[in-house]
Order: sequence, then structure tokens, then C-alpha cells
Amino acid sequence: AQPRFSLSHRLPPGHLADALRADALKGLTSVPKTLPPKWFYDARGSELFERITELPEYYPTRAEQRLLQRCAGEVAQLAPHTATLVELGSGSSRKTRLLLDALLAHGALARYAPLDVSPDALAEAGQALCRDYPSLEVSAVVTDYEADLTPPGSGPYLVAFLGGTLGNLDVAERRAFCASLRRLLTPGRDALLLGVDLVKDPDVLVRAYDDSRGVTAEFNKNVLHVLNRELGADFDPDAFDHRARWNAERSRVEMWLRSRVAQRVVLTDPPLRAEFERGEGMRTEISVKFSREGLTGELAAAGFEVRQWWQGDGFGLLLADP
Ligand code: AVJ
Repeated sequence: AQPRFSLSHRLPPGHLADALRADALKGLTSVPKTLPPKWFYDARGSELFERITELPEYYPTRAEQRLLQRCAGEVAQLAPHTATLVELGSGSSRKTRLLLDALLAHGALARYAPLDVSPDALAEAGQALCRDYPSLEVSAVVTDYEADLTPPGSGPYLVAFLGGTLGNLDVAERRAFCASLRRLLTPGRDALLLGVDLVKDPDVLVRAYDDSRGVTAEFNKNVLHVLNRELGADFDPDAFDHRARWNAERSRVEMWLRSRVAQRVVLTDPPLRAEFERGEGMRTEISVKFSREGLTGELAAAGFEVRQWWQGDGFGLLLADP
């Protein structure tokens, strides 16, 4: 039998290490200090994120799962010619099975193409899907959002970007991301399936990012462990407090690490000294919460027309045409 699983690397060797060094240099010398959320997800961070998705306070994963259970059949009917399901930031591919089942039952699906920064997650999820879906080609690609998003295989493509991850991008980053995604898709043929978290009571939002068991706090501080290991930094994670706040003007939850004391942190590669004042915050994640109108407008500006909108439990799912 032909092998049905392939894993290709789009990132040149050393790319991730270079990107982390550049992000740390830029973020630790900015005012306020920032670090991009993509560096949360080493093996321990991915494990902590999986635990977050099971917390009573963290509703988005369950909400999206229920929505997909309800709507996957309709999605497949609206995109019946899909030959390749592309998934951006596929992670553990847990929600993907609902889409695969529906697309295989309704149509022409031949290939699943997960794109992720983590080769380990791609290998593990990809092999399992290959076992369970004997008619499917699985073409996994190691890449990141700033790099090449060209889908492997052949169209018609259904590109799924789930989990609310679009919310990690600010408005300018979303504009650039949606415009480049639009350029990769062919009008009249391909489609985009987007899952986003919606604006709701700020108390509910903040609790989702500041859970009572402290799992999100551990997840947030994990980025300090990553910098210690990868960049030879000497962050003391206990010298920082986890904070989650609702930024109403920008419609987003922000995660911060707040220095408990005045302290200096030293990095060896790149060589850098970062001074923190007592109480100074470093922003580690934004998670934008959308409205249907606002998101429809942003997508229109990037050349996408929203064809179908579903929502439930405070989470939104949409199908858009390039
Ligand atoms: C995976 C980016 C969608 O923003 O809700 C969960 C990550 N951060 N708890 C989100 C996250 C803190 C999550 N995304």
C-alpha cells in the first residue's frame, strides 16, 4: 500500500529559534514589554492548554465542539466539492473528525492537510487520523502563520481556522492575515470555515482566562520557562503574577505577567538585560472577542463574503467565500 501520511517542513532549519530570538529582543525592549502567544506551545504548554480546554470556566472549546456537532453536516452540504480540508493551527485535530466525517459522507474529500508549528502534534494527530480514515491522504505541513500558508494537494479547498485563534491577532495583523489567505484561495471554488469567540459579559471572559485552579496562570508562566530553556534566560516564574483583563476599547482579553518586585532578567542569546519595575506588566497574549457585524466587515474588506453564520454558547462559526 502507498503511504498515506506525509510530513513536510516549510520552515528552514533554525527558523523557529531565530524567530524566538527576534521576538524576545523586540518584545522585551518594547513599552509595554510583550511576548507573542505562539511561544506558549512547547510540549508542556500544549499539555497545559489541553487542560485549559477541560476547565469549567474555559467555555470556548466545548462551545465550538457543540457547534460543529450541530453544523458539520450543513458545512459539508455548503462545500460539497471539497477535495482537501486544510486546517490552520490544527494542534491535536480533535474537532477535525466532525468535519472529516461530514465531508466524507457528503462529498469528494480526498485529503486532510493540517498546518501547524509543532511537528510532534502533526505526527501524532496525522498518524491517528490515517488509521481511522483509510480512504484519506494526510499531508501535514510544519509552518507558521507569518510564513507560507499555501495549501498542499489540490482544490477545491475548505480552509478551517478554528478555536478562536484569529483572536490572537490584532486588527492590523488580522487584516494582513485575511488578505494573504484570500490570495491563496480561488473564488467560486474554495471556502473558509472560521471559528471565533464572541463578545459577552466581561466577568465570564476574565474568568475563562483566570481559572480558580491556576492552570491558565501556569500556562502563562510557561513562556518564561521556554525563554529560560531556549534563550538561556534567568526568569524566576515565581517572581511574576498572572493577570487577565478585559480591554473594552479593543474588545479583547489580555493576559499579562506582572513583576512582583523590581528585578533584572538576563538573556544570553541574544545578549540582553531586561529591567522590570515592581508592578510592571508584560503582555503575553491578546484574545479578541468578535461581533458578527464587525467580523463580517473585516472579512469583506479582505475580499471574503460570509455565506453562512452559526452561533451557540457565545461562540461563532462562519463559512465565507473568497
Ligand atoms: C488557542 C488562542 C484560542 O485565546 O482562548 C486559552 C489560548 N489562552 N487560555 C484563547 C488561551 C489562555 C486560546 N486560543
